[in-house]
Amino acid sequence: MSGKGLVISRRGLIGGLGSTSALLLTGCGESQPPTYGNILRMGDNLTYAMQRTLLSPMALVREYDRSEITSMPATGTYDPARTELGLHDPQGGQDYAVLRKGGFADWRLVVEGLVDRPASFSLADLQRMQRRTQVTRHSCEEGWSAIAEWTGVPLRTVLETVGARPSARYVEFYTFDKMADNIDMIDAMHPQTILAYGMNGRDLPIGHGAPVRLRIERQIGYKSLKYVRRIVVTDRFNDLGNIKSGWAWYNGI
Ligand SMILES: Nc1nc2c(c(=O)[nH]1)N[C@H]1C(S)=C(S)[C@@H](COP(=O)(O)O)O[C@H]1N2
Ligand SMILES: [Mo]
Repeated sequence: MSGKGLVISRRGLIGGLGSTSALLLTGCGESQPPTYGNILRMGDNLTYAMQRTLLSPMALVREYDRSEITSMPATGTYDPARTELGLHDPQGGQDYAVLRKGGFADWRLVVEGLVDRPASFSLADLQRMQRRTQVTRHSCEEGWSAIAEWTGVPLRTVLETVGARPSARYVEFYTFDKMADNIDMIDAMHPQTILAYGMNGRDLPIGHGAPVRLRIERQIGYKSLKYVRRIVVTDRFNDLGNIKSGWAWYNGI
């Protein structure tokens, strides 16, 4: 598609959005589509608008049989306590080392922002909540993919527990390494978006994000943040890293 084609398509798409997407894309200033106004980032707007227009908001990705599980490498940060790699947040790495030593008994997931009942949940708290197990394919931007089984609590359940307000538009995730990211409410409420504490029938291994990682199945691998420690519900779009570092904010698969 030529650059010109992109402009026209984008206008056409945004002009023609249905009610759900229109809700997401209306507003002003930073509430515009995430990369509004930056022609170099038009791919984000296109995939976002396309997927939000063409796919049912709650369409499920394919789930596999347990027999189809493959091996999966631990990539990116595979141990937040190993600060020498330079990828890490030194303070987060130290905090992580202490919590890991205690078997994550003192780990808490803080959930705050536009919620009626800010809370912090222990691993046991999350494990007592509604549970979902899904065997899905993880696709990394580097070209590999792997199938694994994930068990966790739907993010939606957590958001309902804390009373996310109707004005909420994005959910932000902060981790023990330097990674942070945000997703919109459609992905946040999607049935396959879970906070996973189990993998292939066992506790989530350190390398794969213990004690809790996000699984967001309708987007590329880097959106599924590992080592989650804090969740913030917000009505603002903040660039928490992907856009400034050149990655697509929305990368649907
Ligand atoms: N906190 C954190 N989350 C992360 C990463 C990371 O480095 N740190 N890497 C991302 C990328 S690029 C991929 S492909 C997957 C890898 O998950 P895995 O290590 O379980 O294979 O985690 C994603 N989530
Ligand atoms: Mo990745």
